[in-house]
Amino acid sequence: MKKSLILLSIFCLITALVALLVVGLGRLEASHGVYWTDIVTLKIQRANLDGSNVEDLLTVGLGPLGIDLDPVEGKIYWSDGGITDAIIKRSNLDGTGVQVLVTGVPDPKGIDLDLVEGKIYWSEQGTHTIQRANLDGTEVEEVVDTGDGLLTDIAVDPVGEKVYWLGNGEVKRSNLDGSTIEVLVVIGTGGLGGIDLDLEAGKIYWTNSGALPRNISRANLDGTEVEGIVQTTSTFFFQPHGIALDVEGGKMYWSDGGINARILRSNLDGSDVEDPVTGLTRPYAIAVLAELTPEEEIDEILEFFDESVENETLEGVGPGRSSADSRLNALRSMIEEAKDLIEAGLIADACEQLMAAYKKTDGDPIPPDFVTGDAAEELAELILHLMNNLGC
Ligand SMILES: [Ca+2]
Repeated sequence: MKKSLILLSIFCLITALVALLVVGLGRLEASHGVYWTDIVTLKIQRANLDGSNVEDLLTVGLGPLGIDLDPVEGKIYWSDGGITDAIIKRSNLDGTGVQVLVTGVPDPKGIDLDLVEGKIYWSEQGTHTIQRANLDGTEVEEVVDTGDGLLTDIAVDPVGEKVYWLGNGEVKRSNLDGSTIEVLVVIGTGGLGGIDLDLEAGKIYWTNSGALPRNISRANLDGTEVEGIVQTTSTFFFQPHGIALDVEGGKMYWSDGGINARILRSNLDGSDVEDPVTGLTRPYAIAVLAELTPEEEIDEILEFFDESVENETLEGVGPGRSSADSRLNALRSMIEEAKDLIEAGLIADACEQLMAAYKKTDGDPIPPDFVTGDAAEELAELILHLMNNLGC
């Protein structure tokens, strides 16, 4: 009797500890993961990258078709609705704060964000065009008249100033002013495919859910060196729709809307296929957020700073004890100031502040560092990574 009570107490204690751990981790893992739309259940859902913690974020209108994410502002953008009066919307990454951005969009399909110029791009099957607007939905303008009756997903290359799309069973691109439409790859029969770009390696990835054998393929940005990387001969067991690349993590994610509806992922060359999320209805467009958001990242930096001061791997440098301490505190204040600027959306100012903080811990004597110790170099690297994430 006594023994079972002790066992029960131990069990309760372990349960409480596990719950605490899950809550603690949940704070940082809340936003990064894989996000997708389902065109039958009319939901937007997400899961962690390993497939755990599948959540319903939103229930939407007549079929959410395109989805993309803004990790800087922490937003989901999607196209939602019917043939004549569809809309482009956004919400926070947890599904709260839904805003209507653009109305009266004829049959929208893919959505892609250009966070360099601050634009939403979408394809309209109804008008055969690709359109864009500011992230707040203002200044709607036509980018290209594709002339494609079957126009599906799009992907923007803001650096090369091109837009890529799947139209009438072909992979095509044009300049962002709509000029010079090029047919890059002929797939065959059109399907409800998705497209994404790996701009580091200079590759286009697309899914072919129309012509048999259905597959996922890639090619160079100019359409050369086409290779099928995930193949099947089955007619209906495999229906790849959306595709999203995590280039840094070396993974691609795609939705399979076939009988065994699920989210899959593999390495970028198609090896090591896994299905982290199964038992879905008809997943369609997909987006992946592999990095921490800048807000999460700067919280991590402050946490790292405090831990390093606590365990004495980071300390101030100065002519005397009090001067060293005040420099240590000054550097922390600079990082906190950058956090406030990020939260206020003042990214250019945040970049300037982070660069100033970086120079106080970079090991270069000019200007003099405010900190020293084993953690100083890692602190500098964390600040640089965040600047990269912000697009500084
Ligand atoms: Ca320095």
